[in-house]
Amino acid sequence: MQKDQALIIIPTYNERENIVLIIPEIKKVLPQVHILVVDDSSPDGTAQSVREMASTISDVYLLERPQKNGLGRAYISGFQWALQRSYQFIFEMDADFSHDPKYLPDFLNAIKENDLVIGSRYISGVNVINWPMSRLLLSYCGNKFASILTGISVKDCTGGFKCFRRELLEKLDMEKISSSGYSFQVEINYYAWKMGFRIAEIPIVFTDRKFGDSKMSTKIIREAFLLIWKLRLASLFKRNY
Ligand SMILES: Nc1nc2c(ncn2[C@@H]2O[C@H](COP(=O)(O)OP(=O)(O)OP(=O)(O)O)[C@@H](O)[C@H]2O)c(=O)[nH]1
Ligand SMILES: [Mg+2]
Repeated sequence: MQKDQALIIIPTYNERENIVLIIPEIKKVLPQVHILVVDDSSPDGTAQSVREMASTISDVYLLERPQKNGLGRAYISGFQWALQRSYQFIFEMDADFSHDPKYLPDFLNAIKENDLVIGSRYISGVNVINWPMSRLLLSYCGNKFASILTGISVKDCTGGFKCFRRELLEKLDMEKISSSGYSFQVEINYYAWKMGFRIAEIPIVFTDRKFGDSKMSTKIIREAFLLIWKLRLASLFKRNY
């Protein structure tokens, strides 16, 4: 494996239509990158499609989990898989083309001087395409709320297009991460910031998915809301995070 090898982790649940398109797109932009799909036994056969692609495209891997268990747990399995191997830069990326592969080189450039690079929708105004106003307001206000309460100076705390330096993930106590949905992103940013790692945001334009269904639910929103209060209270009482 190359010294500065990068891995892109893509969690999937019913993303067959998207995954067969996004893997070749990623390889077009970064031919050397390795890709790990973490699939929660999607009923639509996502895993089978990935297996077929892995037999023709180099360095495409599949990690299968027995049941749908949330984005956070899927990423943690992926991080552990990456740390068991010698990857230096580890990406989070959605399967549904909301995260355009064209930005991948920008992340690799920014990670040279940082430990965590976050693709941000809210650096200069709002760069989101095709979201209904209600979803945009939820995301934008959720982000404002998270940054005010936790004190973290990240403009897009809930975004899931990210690149970690290996050392950050090695230091992260994965057992401590409680979130399963989107708040996983807030939680991991918060711990990285508390541990003093260098965090940078780069601008991205986010486009809503064309194929497949959203997994957003009120349960995920409730979990995010509760997590932010939990982090706030923990920092008030100077708990160890
Ligand atoms: N393995 C696994 N992947 C998941 C799970 N929930 C979501 N994902 C994947 O995580 C990525 C991000 O979640 P999305 O489903 O795109 O989020 P969303 O709710 O669809 O939001 P929109 O795409 O904006 O509608 C996608 O690639 C999903 O397939 C899960 O429980 N397990
Ligand atoms: Mg999505």
